Amino acid sequence: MKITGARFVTATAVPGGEPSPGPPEIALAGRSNVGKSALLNSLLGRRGLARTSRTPGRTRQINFFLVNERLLLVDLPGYGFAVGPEAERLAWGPLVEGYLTTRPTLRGVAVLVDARRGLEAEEGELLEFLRSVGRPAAVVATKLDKLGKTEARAALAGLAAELPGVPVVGYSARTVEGRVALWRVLTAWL
Ligand SMILES: Nc1nc2c(ncn2[C@@H]2O[C@H](COP(=O)(O)OP(=O)(O)OP(=O)(O)O)[C@@H](O)[C@H]2O)c(=O)[nH]1
Ligand SMILES: [Mg+2]
Repeated sequence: MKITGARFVTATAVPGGEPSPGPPEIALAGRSNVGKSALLNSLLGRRGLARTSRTPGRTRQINFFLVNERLLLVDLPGYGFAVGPEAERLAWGPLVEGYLTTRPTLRGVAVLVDARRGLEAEEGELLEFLRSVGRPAAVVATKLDKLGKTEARAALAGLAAELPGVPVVGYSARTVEGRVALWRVLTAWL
């Protein structure tokens, strides 16, 4: 997709603080530090639009970005970084699960998975949750540049085998590998 405009619209840390439903939305979900914000910047070709960090837990709000005046890309806070998984789940739950469940304009969710780690319990639970609420999902294997060609191919084949019927795309925000393929999957939801 050719990006002619991309800007931050608003952020919310509380359920109900989302902007009024407008253009169709696509959300980026996944554990903290998996590369959601970096992927959003790289998809849009705008360095620094969404804040990235080495420190997990950088994004604590739901952030809305308007693309080409006709699509909202939504950067979600990551899960799995707090010391107490229980406390983390409680904080993440109402905000993100509420958004994923009720947002009327949400068309699909890209679930990011570190290509080196593959699917863990949380990713499985998130995908099952999305299925249960009827949201289309795709899996994006991030940081592909950290794997060699053979390992990368094996990682992607492994994910595809585990997830029949779910599109799987390999991605690197560093080399921008996967950008065209991922846009193709995302725009098919619009
Ligand atoms: N090598 C490499 N590093 C990446 C890639 N994507 C992200 N990173 C790095 O991984 C770290 C985390 O990236 P973020 O985009 O901030 O991760 P996030 O998922 O938004 O994290 P939270 O906001 O904490 O949920 C940063 O240091 C990024 O530079 C990638 O494709 N390749
Ligand atoms: Mg982030």
